Amino acid sequence: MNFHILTLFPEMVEHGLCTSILGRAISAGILTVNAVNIRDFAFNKHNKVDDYTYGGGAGMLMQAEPVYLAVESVREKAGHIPRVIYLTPQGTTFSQSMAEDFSKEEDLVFLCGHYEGIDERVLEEVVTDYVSIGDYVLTGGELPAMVMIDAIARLVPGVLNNKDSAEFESFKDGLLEYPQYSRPEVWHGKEVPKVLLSGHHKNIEEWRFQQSVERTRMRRPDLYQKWLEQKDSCKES
Ligand code: 6GU
Repeated sequence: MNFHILTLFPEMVEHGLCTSILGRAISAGILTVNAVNIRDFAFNKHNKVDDYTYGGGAGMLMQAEPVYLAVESVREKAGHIPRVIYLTPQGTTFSQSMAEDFSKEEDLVFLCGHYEGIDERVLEEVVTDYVSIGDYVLTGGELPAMVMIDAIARLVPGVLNNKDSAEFESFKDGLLEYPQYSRPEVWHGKEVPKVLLSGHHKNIEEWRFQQSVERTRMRRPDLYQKWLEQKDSCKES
C-alpha cells in the first residue's frame, strides 16, 4: 500500500513514519511513504504557497494551484485517481471502521493544510474524504495524517507479524481489551489473577470476556451501550 502525504513539512512525516513497525514494513516493501512537498509546486519565484483571504480576516490561506499540481503529480505516479483525504477538524471523526475501509485501497493521498486552511475551490475539485481525528484544534494536518496512517497500515496484511494481534483487540468486536499480566507473579504486593495461572483455557477465555465487558461498561459507557444493542440485534435475527 502506498501512502502519499502532501505537506509543507515533509521531513515531519518522513521521520515520524520510518521507525518501529511501520519502518520494518517499509523496508520489507509492504508499504511506501511518499512525502510530497507542496512548496515544490509553487508557481512564483519566491516559492510562496500562501496568500491573504478574500473578505479579510486573520491569517493566510494555502493557494489552490500548488495543491492542485501536487495532487496531479501523485495521480500520475499512481497511474489512477486515488482517494484524497483532507485532514480538518470539520471532517468526519476517524474510527476503526474507517481505518478498515481505507486499508483496502492501493494508494491513499493525505492533504495536510496549514495556516488558516486551503482555498475552498481546490478542495471541491480533489478531496474525496474530509476527516478529523477528534474535537480539538491542531496547528496542521501532519499529526492527524500520521495517526491515520498508523491505524490503517497495521491492518495491511504482513505489517503485523502476529496474525492474531490485529483481530482480537480493542474495538474489533466493540469491546475494550481485557487486562494483561506478565512476570513476576507478585509485584508491589499485587497478585496476578489466579485463573490466569490455572492453565484452564475455557475459564481464562470466560474471565477475559467478562473483564472486557466490565471494563467497557466502566470506561466507555457509550461503546458499552452500542455493544449491548448490537448483541441484542444479533439474537433477534
Ligand atoms: Cl484532521 N486537523 C487539524 N488541524 N486539527 C484537528 C484535526 C485535523 N483533527 C482534530 N483536530
